Amino acid sequence: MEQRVLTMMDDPLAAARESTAEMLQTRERTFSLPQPFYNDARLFALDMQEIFEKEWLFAGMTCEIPTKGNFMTLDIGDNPIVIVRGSEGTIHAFHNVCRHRGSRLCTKDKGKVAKLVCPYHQWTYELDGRLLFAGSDMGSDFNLDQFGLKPVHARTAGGFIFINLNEEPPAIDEFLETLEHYLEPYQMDNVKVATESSIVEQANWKLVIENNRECYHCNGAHPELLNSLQEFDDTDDPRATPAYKALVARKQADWDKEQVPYQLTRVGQQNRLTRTPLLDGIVSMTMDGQPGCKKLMGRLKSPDMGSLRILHLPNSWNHFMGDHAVVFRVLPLGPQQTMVTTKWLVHKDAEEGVDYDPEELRRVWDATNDQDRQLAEENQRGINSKAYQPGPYSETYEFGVIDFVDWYAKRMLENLEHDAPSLK
Ligand code: 3BY
Ligand code: FES
Ligand code: FE
Repeated sequence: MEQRVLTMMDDPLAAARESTAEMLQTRERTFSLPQPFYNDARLFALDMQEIFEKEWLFAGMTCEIPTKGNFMTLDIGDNPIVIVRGSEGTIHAFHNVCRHRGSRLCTKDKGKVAKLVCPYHQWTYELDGRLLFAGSDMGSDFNLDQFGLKPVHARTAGGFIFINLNEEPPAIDEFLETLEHYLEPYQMDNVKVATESSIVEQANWKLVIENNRECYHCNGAHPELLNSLQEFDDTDDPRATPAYKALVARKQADWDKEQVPYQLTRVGQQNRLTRTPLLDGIVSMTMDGQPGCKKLMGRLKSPDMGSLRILHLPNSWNHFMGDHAVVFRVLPLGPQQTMVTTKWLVHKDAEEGVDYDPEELRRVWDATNDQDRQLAEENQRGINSKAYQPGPYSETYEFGVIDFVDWYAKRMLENLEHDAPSLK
């Protein structure tokens, strides 16, 4: 039977849609959001339906599923997803849900298989999702072709895998081309994950992103990170000093010689790429600011590449340096719970214990992530109070947060109105 389209009458979230649209239409643009956006279960359900099930999401890196049969799994809210490398290197994504009685199909985070076999009654799928075998007698008119895995859109560029759970995803080509261009010097087919972490923060996913979009908190919170990071990343930042601008000009001349892109580029409101210098004399986000991996990435000749910062809303920020890269993925778990996964990438030929020590490599961002977790959790606790009311962002220090909330509010409204035109 065809799935019925929800109307306002039978949508259990109808009232929440209406009040959410109204709060977005009347919000103060440079103020934090009203409380329900950060702690309400219905609003969380709408965030999942209207943002996480409709936007392109960063899922993982192609190097994590290097050969045919390698797979990885992740959950987008209640939706288990499996991403698998098929024949000829193609990357497929599917709902990780068996077409027999709906069991989750792949139960491990990562692995390698010849076929996708359901643990419940062993229905067996090809790596491209076709059902090959349905064990017991399913009757003479049973047609395997009708029970393939449900596909999820997947696109790759510069070693990144993005997925989209919507039937008709928004355009992403321009961003992928831009990403490919910025990552060309890193030869992303030649990287591996040196080490990774997943932490769960007791905070709404938007608080995690808001925290990442400003460095207003860095001075008070991030001693390890500030051994390398500049507090602003844009020469048009109102705080940029003449000394910073001179450093940028000097580094850009070096980067021109290495033929690596550095210009600030935005693709829509949700993607931002820019290479900016670290502190003068510092080449990497390590405790001493020196390379954490002796073998440089890709075709790079100098470790002094600053940081190529890549933002992709709603769920990723990244730092690419000369010797290693750090990629971040944010996945909401509940109204006040978010998983942040961090992966440290190095050249695939770099040898652990010889070229890099994973414990050293991860020190700065392990510390920083934990500090940011505490900040986001305290932010959540205060917001849950009856005393909370939206407060003003600084247009100088927190323009990145304003940009994020603007993007979020716009997409949320557009997507809500698309589903229920009567909300306009
Ligand atoms: O470096 C980052 O990814 C962000 C940007 C500013 C503060 N924060 C740690
Ligand atoms: Fe998968 Fe039965 S639920 S084989
Ligand atoms: Fe921080």
